[in-house]
Amino acid sequence: MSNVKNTVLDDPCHYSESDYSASTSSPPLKKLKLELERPEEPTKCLIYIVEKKISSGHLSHLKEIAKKKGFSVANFISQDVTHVVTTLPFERLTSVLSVIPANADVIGLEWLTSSFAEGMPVLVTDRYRLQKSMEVISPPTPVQRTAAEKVTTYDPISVYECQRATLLEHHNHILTDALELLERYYQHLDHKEGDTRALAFRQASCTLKVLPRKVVDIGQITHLPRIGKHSSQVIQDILSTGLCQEVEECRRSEWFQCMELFTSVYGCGSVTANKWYQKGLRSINDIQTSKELQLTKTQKLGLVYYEHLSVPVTREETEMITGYVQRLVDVCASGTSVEAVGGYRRGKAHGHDIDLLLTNPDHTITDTLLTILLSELRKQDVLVHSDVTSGKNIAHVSMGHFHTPPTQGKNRLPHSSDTTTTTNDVEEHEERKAPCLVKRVDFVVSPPEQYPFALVSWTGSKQFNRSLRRYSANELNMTVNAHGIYDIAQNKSLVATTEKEVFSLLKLEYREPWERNC
Ligand code: TTP
Ligand code: MG
Repeated sequence: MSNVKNTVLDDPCHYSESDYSASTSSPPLKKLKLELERPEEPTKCLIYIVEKKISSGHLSHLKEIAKKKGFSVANFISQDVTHVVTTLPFERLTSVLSVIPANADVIGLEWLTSSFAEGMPVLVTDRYRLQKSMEVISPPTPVQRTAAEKVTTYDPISVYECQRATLLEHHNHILTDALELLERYYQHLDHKEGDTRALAFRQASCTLKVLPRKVVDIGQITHLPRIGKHSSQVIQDILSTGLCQEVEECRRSEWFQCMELFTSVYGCGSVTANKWYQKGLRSINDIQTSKELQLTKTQKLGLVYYEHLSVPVTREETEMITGYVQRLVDVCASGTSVEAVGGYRRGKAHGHDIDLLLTNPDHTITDTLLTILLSELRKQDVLVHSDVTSGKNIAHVSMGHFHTPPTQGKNRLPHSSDTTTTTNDVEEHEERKAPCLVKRVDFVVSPPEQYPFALVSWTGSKQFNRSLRRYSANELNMTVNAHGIYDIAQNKSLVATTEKEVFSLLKLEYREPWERNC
């Protein structure tokens, strides 16, 4: 890095001035200041650019320039990252990144453009640094009130999330991000008490999501459902001081950061993540290079393809793979419909996987559809790994997609195999991973008469489904799941042909998929 000295104009690969006019038109004095601020020996620098709110074109452009200028850019977040570059406010980062490296500077895009202009990483000053509440650069400020926000209480709301419309965008992200961080913290503890607490934080967060305005005073919400004592304290702390000490301690805790990081590996749950942590492992590289770990086949592949699988799936990628699968079944299982469900159907911009729900009016086809589809995907050479669970109609799959048509030799991915992966198999993947895009896809096949129930269930959210079950049991004495609705008093299953009919059978106002984001 230290030998990269070219200015933008010296560099034949310079980026366009219009893109970065602020940094390229710096007056000489400012430039001199930057020179003085620059450390004598630039420290080792590993940059991670947060994708959210940066277009993919702009992102590739930034990465390309960085490469040409000799900057190291990480493809995934880890504790090795020294500079996290983002256009998001600091508070939003926790919901986007699995971990915020403890010693990293969190900085705006302007730092990157200044560094490009200088040809080397410039010193991180307050000008570039995002306000990082945990470091308390300046005293945290209580939530600001405008005249219109003066303490008004909210109208009562239902205790059941399925009776409310919950949108992705709402007015209380600072509070809900904090509560959902605690939810994840307690989920990682992985015992019954932890689960109960985690659920309580999620329920409180869901209540805040439906409020028509920003909460400015705890008195506004004490009458609302699911705001427990612990959540109330967290909200109160944030409203009065700008941050909650407990949340910040959890956020900073090395254990939590490792749990978030390790559970982002395909096939690794909280129990395994905790084992890795207890063994002293702290980074993905530690796991990848550890000689003593007994990894499952899924975890091995999860590590080989970590750079692919840890990048959230975009809507475009979901649409591309849905279209691809639809074209495939049009040929091998005519009349089959393929619908992208999960977070995609609820309107989320990114997801951790692609959930595809398939059905066919012909029962003889749905009975064998998954086997036919997996075999076809193998023939097409796009399947990296498959894991068929819960009987014969659900499969978790990783698909390899090529930017260019597969050719012979190294560019080809091996066929998936359900036999145990040997070290050689994994090494083979290691060699071949470069030219492809690998994403997790969950295929669910539903018989036609169950389809509307499967559609509701696989659209989610998980919390929406929980509340549907609780509401149906408490208020209607019915059970509901992806296969149907059962009326316990009448001892019979109910029939629906559309999603709207499912809501109607449950005596619920219909909620569009994007209103189910609780
Ligand atoms: P996920 O893919 O885990 O969830 P998601 O699609 O909502 O989130 P992401 O965008 O990150 O992928 O599961 C798909 C749906 O399956 C989910 O929306 C609801 C349902 N589901 C449950 O009902 N319970 C569960 O425990 C899980 C994991 C999913
Ligand atoms: Mg999903």
